[in-house]
Amino acid sequence: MHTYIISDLHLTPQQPNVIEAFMQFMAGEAQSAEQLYILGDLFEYWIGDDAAPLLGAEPVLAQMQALASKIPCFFIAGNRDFLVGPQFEQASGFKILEDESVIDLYGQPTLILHGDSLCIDDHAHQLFRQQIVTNAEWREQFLGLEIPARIEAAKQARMESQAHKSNVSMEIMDVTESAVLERFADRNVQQMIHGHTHRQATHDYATPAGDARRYVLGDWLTTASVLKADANGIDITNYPI
Ligand SMILES: [Mn+2]
Repeated sequence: MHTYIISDLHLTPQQPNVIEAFMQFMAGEAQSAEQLYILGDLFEYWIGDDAAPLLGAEPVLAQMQALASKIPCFFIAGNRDFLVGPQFEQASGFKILEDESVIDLYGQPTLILHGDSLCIDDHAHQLFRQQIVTNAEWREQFLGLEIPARIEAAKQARMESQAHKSNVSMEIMDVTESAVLERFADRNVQQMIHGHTHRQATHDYATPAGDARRYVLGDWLTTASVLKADANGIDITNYPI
């Protein structure tokens, strides 16, 4: 048995080929897994669960539901889709987990997260996280607006302008290594899996508690980055899109 973990698909109607690749993955390969985790930025942007039809997300949610009715599926929100909520959970069948959750991955305690909380040198992004992403008051106020007003407000919050940048040109700062080492220690784990930076890699660390490893998922732009974990270990494979 195995587990799949993916992130950073950035689904948008502007890139139907990526949506199609996700639909095929969910209807095919994913069915062989015992569980699936999506670690954020599944959607290019999300301005509230009630706006899903506007984004053309309903077929995607239905496909997610079809898999979630068979195997446990989990979702950690990214900095693009942090406004997912209870209606998203219900429509997709995915259970939303807190960012930075520790799971047992085949006997190995593993920290799973979107990854942007590790990019502490990106001060502009950390300010965005503090004032918007993790701000319950902002969230309540924003979601209380009518959808057209949300689109307008999103523009002002620079969400939309960020969302409309292409994945290729988008510069994302990398994680700060001291933040990574802190997490290994604070969360008492030797294994971490995240996305966000789109810099697919496996990084090894020597920590006071022993060897540790950080897996970084890639995006779904020209290839689909899929992490497969089983009792023998972890591999990240890229499938053509
Ligand atoms: Mn991200």
